[in-house]
Amino acid sequence: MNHAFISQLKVVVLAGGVGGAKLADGFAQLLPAANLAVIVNTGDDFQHLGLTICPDLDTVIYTLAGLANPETGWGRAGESWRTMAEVGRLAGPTWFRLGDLDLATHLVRSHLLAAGATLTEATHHLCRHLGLAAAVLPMSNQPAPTLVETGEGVLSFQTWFVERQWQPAVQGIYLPEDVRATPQVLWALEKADLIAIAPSNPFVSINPILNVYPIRAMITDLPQLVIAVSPIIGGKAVKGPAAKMMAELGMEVTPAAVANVYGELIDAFVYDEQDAGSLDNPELATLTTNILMQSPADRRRLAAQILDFSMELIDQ
Ligand code: FO1
Repeated sequence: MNHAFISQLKVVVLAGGVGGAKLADGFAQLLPAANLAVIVNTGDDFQHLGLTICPDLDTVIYTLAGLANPETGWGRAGESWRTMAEVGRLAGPTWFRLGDLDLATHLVRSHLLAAGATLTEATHHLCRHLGLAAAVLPMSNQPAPTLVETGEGVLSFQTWFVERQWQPAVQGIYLPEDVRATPQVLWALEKADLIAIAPSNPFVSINPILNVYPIRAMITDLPQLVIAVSPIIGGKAVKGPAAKMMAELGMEVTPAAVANVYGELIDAFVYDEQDAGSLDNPELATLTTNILMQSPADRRRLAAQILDFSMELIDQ
């Protein structure tokens, strides 16, 4: 890998939950912090117990800070649950599990927001105090709730994802109309050499980001390279509802179908060697490799392969 050139690349990662956080961490291991920005989905955010909860932002922050709970993919490692247990004793809501350490994040974020800080400022505050230097950017400072249309009616995201364990079949996803990107997001996109669409759920993690004005148009019109990584391996999602949703939305559960969701937006696509040969779109540059990230070394390797792949494509 040509370190000299690589460390000059300005990379923006579009990320949702676990897969996005892991790829962002892979880039964070390789790039100077000033050259990495992670634009994070906030469509899963909601108010709960009087707190503003931002699951995808927290998964990215905790993963980059090495604090993430590796089993659940959300919340903190080494967590305790005394407060949640007491909430239960007091007949408060316990369906959405908030650990004692994780609660501190929600309390401080909610405190800052109540004092007039933007979500971007509150996120920057948390990152700074957790020792993170890379830019973790909410896609918007406005609420942008994702709604899920199911056979049981339209559900808020966390009701569908957690309370109903994403079992109600998905008929559609409703994204808000009038949500605008933050100045920091626009700046990061303007300066980017490479935009990496992480192996996140295309429908409820990536599309909500692209839906924020004018992110989709900027990515379409600006000259930077756009590379997406498949969240589907061997007909299954690595984690979460992506495969089930694709089937319910009438799609094949394949990397090719994911590439098709992104369509003209992407210049290149990275998918797993298990699915090698399953994508025959001459318009699309492709890289097949082992895209499963089961360790920090896997994250770093995949990010390095994407950077090398980008260099080849940029040179053309
Ligand atoms: N997901 C669950 O399935 N059950 C939970 O109790 C739960 C709690 C939770 C607390 C904080 C947080 O940041 C995320 C949490 N999640 C939980 C995951 C969350 O619903 C998802 O991470 C995203 O919304 C989808 O990626």
